[in-house]
Amino acid sequence: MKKMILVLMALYVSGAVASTHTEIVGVSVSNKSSDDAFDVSMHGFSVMSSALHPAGFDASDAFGGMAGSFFPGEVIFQDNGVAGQKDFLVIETGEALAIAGVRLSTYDDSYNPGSSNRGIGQFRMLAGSDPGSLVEIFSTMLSGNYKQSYGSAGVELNASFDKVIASYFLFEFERVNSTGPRIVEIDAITAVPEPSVFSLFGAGILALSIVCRKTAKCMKRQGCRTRSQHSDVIGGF
Ligand SMILES: [Ca+2]
Repeated sequence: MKKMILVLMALYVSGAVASTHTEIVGVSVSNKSSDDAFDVSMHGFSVMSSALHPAGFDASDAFGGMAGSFFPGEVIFQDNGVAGQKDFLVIETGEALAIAGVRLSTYDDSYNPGSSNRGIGQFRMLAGSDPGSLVEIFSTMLSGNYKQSYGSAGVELNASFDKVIASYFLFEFERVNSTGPRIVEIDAITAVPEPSVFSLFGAGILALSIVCRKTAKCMKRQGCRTRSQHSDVIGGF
């Protein structure tokens, strides 16, 4: 019985250990979608951003929107900055979301040979239930000039991590040169619901009933007369 409790505790604790995995692949067409949890159509959804390109972009276009008057469906941050400058998008989702990953779709100007304009050198996400106390969920580097690095000016970055429950998400983009990064879409990968505490209890009770059944059979077969004799027979479990 002690062994069983220790195993269950170990499984519970292992689920709480943070881990992050990111992958970047070149794609010929950047993704747009409206069927994920980071979507402008969600009740209570709002978005804030650092300064955008004045030509007419709308920050909601990074989350399924098509509201911009210039290249609708894309977001471009303001030019005339410096390499290493950090631009951001912050969303409030109305209700707390449980997510286990994000997908960033973007492209730089490397379809023009030699250009790294509109590229991102580092992508970070922070999250929390209060906009004043967000914590970093992951941070990952990208290589400038996507065409050279990933085989395509368009890239898709997939980040997966242990489940995060939050209603504020901040996405930070570090630019590679003076030009503003371009964002096509940020999608949420929704967390798969975990077994509830009651399900775990159910599994525990099932395991116990199996042990008890084995005990009864064993005592019948072995002619065990006491609990201590039974423990010796099945190894003291
Ligand atoms: Ca989307």
